[in-house]
This record gives sequence, structure tokens and C-alpha cells, in this order.
Amino acid sequence: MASTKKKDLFEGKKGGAKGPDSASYSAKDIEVLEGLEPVRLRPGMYIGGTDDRALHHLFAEVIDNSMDEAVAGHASRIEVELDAEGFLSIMDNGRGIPIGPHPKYPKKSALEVIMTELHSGGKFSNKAYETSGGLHGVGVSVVNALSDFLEVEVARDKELHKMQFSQGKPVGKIKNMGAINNRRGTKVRFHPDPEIFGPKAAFRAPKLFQMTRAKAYLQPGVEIRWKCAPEKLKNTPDIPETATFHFPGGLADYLSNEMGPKATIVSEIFAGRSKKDSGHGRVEWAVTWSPAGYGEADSFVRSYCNTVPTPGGGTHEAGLRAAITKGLRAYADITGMGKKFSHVTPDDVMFGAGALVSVFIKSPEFQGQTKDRLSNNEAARLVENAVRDPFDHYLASSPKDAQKLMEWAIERADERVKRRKARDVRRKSATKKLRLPGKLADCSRKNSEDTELFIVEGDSAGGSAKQARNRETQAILPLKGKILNVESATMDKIQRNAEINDLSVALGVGLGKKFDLDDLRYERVVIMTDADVDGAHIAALLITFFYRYTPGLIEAGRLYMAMPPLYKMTQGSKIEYAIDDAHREELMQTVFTGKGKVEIGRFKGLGEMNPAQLKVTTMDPKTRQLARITIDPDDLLTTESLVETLMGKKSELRYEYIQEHAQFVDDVDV
Ligand code: 0RA
Repeated sequence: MASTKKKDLFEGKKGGAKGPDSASYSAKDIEVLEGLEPVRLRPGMYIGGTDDRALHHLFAEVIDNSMDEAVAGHASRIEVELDAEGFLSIMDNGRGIPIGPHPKYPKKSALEVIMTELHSGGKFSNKAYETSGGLHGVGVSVVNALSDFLEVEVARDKELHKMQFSQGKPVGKIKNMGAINNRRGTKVRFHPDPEIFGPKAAFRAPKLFQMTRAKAYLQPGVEIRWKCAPEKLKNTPDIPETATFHFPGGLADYLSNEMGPKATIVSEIFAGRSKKDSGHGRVEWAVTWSPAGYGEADSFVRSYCNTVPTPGGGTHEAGLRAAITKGLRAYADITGMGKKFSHVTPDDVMFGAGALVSVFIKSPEFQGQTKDRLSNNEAARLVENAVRDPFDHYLASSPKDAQKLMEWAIERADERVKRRKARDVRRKSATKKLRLPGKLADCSRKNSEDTELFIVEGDSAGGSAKQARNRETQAILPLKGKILNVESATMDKIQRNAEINDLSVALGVGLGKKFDLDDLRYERVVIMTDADVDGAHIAALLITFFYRYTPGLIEAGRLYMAMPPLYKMTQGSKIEYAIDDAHREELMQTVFTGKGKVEIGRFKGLGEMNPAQLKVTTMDPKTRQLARITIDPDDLLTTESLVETLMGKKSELRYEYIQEHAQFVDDVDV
């Protein structure tokens, strides 16, 4: 992480403060504390961007601090309030952020240090002052840096203290507001800085509501109150002005609420939690199976680490899948079904499953571009060990359910094998029968396993892509310019549109009701457009098409965006490609650290890359990155209205949205 500016580490020692003296000060004691300028300069490096998602990360960061107090047993109540002016406050009844002198900077209150210093080392050396931090573990000071107003109230030792900040800088000193008897804990009230997030950025009540409720499910001991100004609830009929969340049943409640009246295979949710923390952490889980339509779309595994969602999954999810698969296999062995069960995979077992798993561990580590996948190996062991015995019990105590579940998994495995065989045959004959569009450069593999269709904008990029591809597994379909906007066209017009027809024939699937995922001729569909405004528009048109006419393809996680690089960076013989500004900065600080000028070239389009460059940066599975297109299951309303806004008939809505978000496309500072 950036450490552009280091404060005098020994500042705190003037005046003979306690703490290690300079003679015994070894490197491992040194924590690098720095001001907040780097956060304002490169918000993306701390909160992953400056878009709507990043904005809501600010809320996650603050509520996570309060949740930490609850998880540690110091707080039992949290209150969240969004007011009419867009100020958000989060209050807890925990210990209160310490307000006395900070051990390292005795002239400053700990509160001020916590709010104004970036703790980049990842750890405060004084354990008592350690907070686990939110999604990126960046700490509440990052929220402070990115707020044009932030006020902290601390009620501690029967006294109320207040301090205000703007853009991360104190506005005046910490004030003692006098005696307070009916309150203790911390309240953080803030407003995101429009200079960072844009003039129209604003918290959205449905998103905040959903995030707040999820926290209450994850920490059964906590009660969370929700309050929202009516001005913020227009067009959101489902969101109340006030609510109280308290779910003593934890994840089991969460899951039964999620499943609603859906039929399930087993009569009871399989849920449990590990006993008190054994030192390695603790875990809670809930799993059930639904046969409804038994499409892949009905399956979900949602996981959390220290109450923070981990949409990328990770070791805790793997542990859960392993425990359930092994448990069911052992059950099959005992009941003489071992042979039939032999080809069952975890995917078969988890087919149609709705599963939640939440772990609490001391030093979580995350992987992936957005750091949303848990990578601690001990989490896999923790979960597998905790879940395995209770699952064996669950199966043994309800043999009827166990039998049904085992048969379900075996049927899914049998079907999968049968489908693959049928698909191989069908694909071979279909390729002969179907009149594939002439401009499709199909791949040669006879089944769809590991194959990809690249939808490319324009013939010239299509040409490079054809040269760059792996002929066996990668097919290229060049499209002429912008495809029809399906959101504002009639069905008749859509059916007569040549490009859309080509697309549907190449994919091998029917549209709308006729869609069948099993007909899809490729394992993945990849949209590959230029990294510019036009490219984004074409991608948006295509995604709209898939969302409206083949939603099953998106739900199955088979639609992707290619991530062509924006920059080529050269220093001597070192060459790297950066997919965005944040990545470029990261490379500057991690790879191009040596002497010599770093040349940075900006790609204007895919066509500017030669086939070899296109291959290594964007197409080769070994070196490229893809972004999977997903529909946020907790945010269907937003997705629906966003698609309508962006692609519907009302062009003024679209214009407004693009005006609001255009800065993220335009403001490249090179
Ligand atoms: C550092 C140390 C202690 C508590 C906290 C931070 C703390 C931070 C936040 C942020 C929101 N709510 C919070 N509540 C507590 C421990 C203080 C002690 O030992 O008394």
C-alpha cells in the first residue's frame, strides 16, 4: 500500500511518554502511521473505486466497527439512521472509542489519532487499540478522509465527548459536552464528500436496509434499529421508515426467511454453530435444499467473515461443501449406496442448495481483485471440522431426509453425466444442421467443455481476436457496431433483427420462454469491447439483451466481460498492462520501483493491440482476467430499475445517469 508520507514515528516520545525507549525500538515495533492525503488522492486503492458500490462501502466500514464491539460482547444495540439530507449515522452502545491520550501520541486524544491516521501496517502494536476494520480492513479513518462532514460522539465514563472533522481534518478540538447518564458507546454521523463521489452521489435506502438486516442475522446477540427519512423512501414501497432487527435464530432464521414458502427436499434446515471460540475462531451455518425448478439459479451459497460478506467465496465455503459431501458419501457407504454415490461431486450435492456460512476468525486474509474471497486455510478446517459431526447427526436422526438428499445428489450426478453425453452428440449434429452465421469463427472442439464465445465489437477487433484466439476452444463473433436496444424495441423488431438472430443462433439457445441453458453451445460467453464510452455502451446493450432474453445464462454465471487493459507500461525490458488507474498505480508501487522512466501508453481500443498483446492481456485464460456479470440477489429492485433507467425509452433518465457517472469514464489523469 502507498506510504507516501511517513510521520515522525518518535513524535509521541517527546515529554517522556511511556512506551519502548528508542534504544529498544526494533523494526517490528514500528508502525507506519500516515496522514490521510493518500486516501483522498487515490480513493480506489482503499475502497475499490468511487462508484455507488464504493459509496456503500463507507457504511459497511463504519457499521463493521460497531459490529466488532458487538461480536466482542461489548455492545448489544446498534442504531442506523439516514436523514433527509443524506447524512448517515451509526450508533452503538459499546465501550466508546477511547478519548484519553493516545499511547504513541500523548498530546492527542486516541479518538483523534484513530480518526486521522491511516494505519497501513494492518495492526496497531497496542492490541487494545486494534479494530478489525471493514471490508478492506481500512479503518474508519478512510471514511473520515472521504467525508465532507463527520462527527463522532463518544459516551464513556458517564461523559459525552464530541469531535468534528471535514475531509479527514479536525474542525476544532474534542469537546466535553458534560455528564450523560443514559448512554454509552460511539456514534459516527457523516456525509460522503461530493468532491470524491460526485455531486449527485447519495446513499440508497434499499441497499442500506438490506445491509443492515443482514448484519443482524449474522450476530444473533445484537439488536439493530433502522430509521430512514421519508424523503429517502420515494419509489421504495418495501422499505419501512423504522424497523428493529433482532434474530436470535441467526442464520437459520435468515435462511428460512430467504426460502419463504418454497418447497424443500429436507423437512428441517440443517443449521448450527460451533461452541464457544476454541482459539481458532467460530462458525455458524444453515443449509437447505429446494427442488423448485431445480435450476442452477435456485442454488446459492452466501458466506461471511467477521460479518463482512465474501461474495468471492473462499476457504470457508470450501469447508462447508467438503463437510456436506463427505458426510453424505459416508452415509451412502453405510447404507450400501456407496457405489451409486461414487461419481457425485460437491457441485451435485450443493445443487439446489441454499446455504449460509459465517465465520469469525482473528486474522482474515483475502484474495482476488476485489479482495472478497477468504483465503485462510485454517478457515476450511475450522468449518469442515465444525460442520461434519453435526451433519452426520442430522442425517442419522432423520433417515427419511437423509435418503431423499442422497438420492437427490445421485440423480443430479446421473443427469449431469447424461447431459454431457447428449450435449456432445447434439453439438456435433447441431453444428451440421444449424446454419451458423457466416461471420462466426467457431471453435473446433466438439463439446462445450471449456469453450468460450467472444462477442467482439467491429470487424477490425474481430480480426485481431481471430488471430489471438485458441482455435480449439475460443470462438469469435464480430458484431456490427451497436446492437438493437431491446429495452425500447418491439418484440417484432427484435425477432427480425439480424444481429440478434446471429447472436442467438451462435449461442444455440432460444430467447425468452424458449431459452434452455443446456442448449448453450459454449461454456462461457464473453463480451469484449473497447475500454471507452462507446465500448461501455455496446456492452450495456448486450448485457440488457442477455438480462431480458436469456436471464438464465447470467444466473448460471456464464456471462463475462473481458477486461482489456487501459495502459501499457514499459521500463527497460519490463512490460506490464494495467486494466485501470488503480491497477496502474499499484503496478507503479509494486513492479516499477527501480530507476528509469516508466513509459505509459494508453490503448484507445482493442484494435490498437496486436494479436499477441490481445492474447496475453485479454484472451488467454492463463494470463487474462474476466469479470463475471451477476445479478445481485439482494438487490433485484435496483438492478431492474437501473436497466430501465439506462436502457428504457426515457432518454432523459439515461442522460441524467450518464451525467452522474460519466466522470468515471472521462477523468483519466494522463
Ligand atoms: C479502539 C479501542 C476500543 C474501542 C474502539 C476502538 C471502538 C471503535 C468503534 C467504532 C465504532 N464503535 C466503536 N466502539 C469502540 C477499546 C476501548 C477500551 O478498551 O475501552
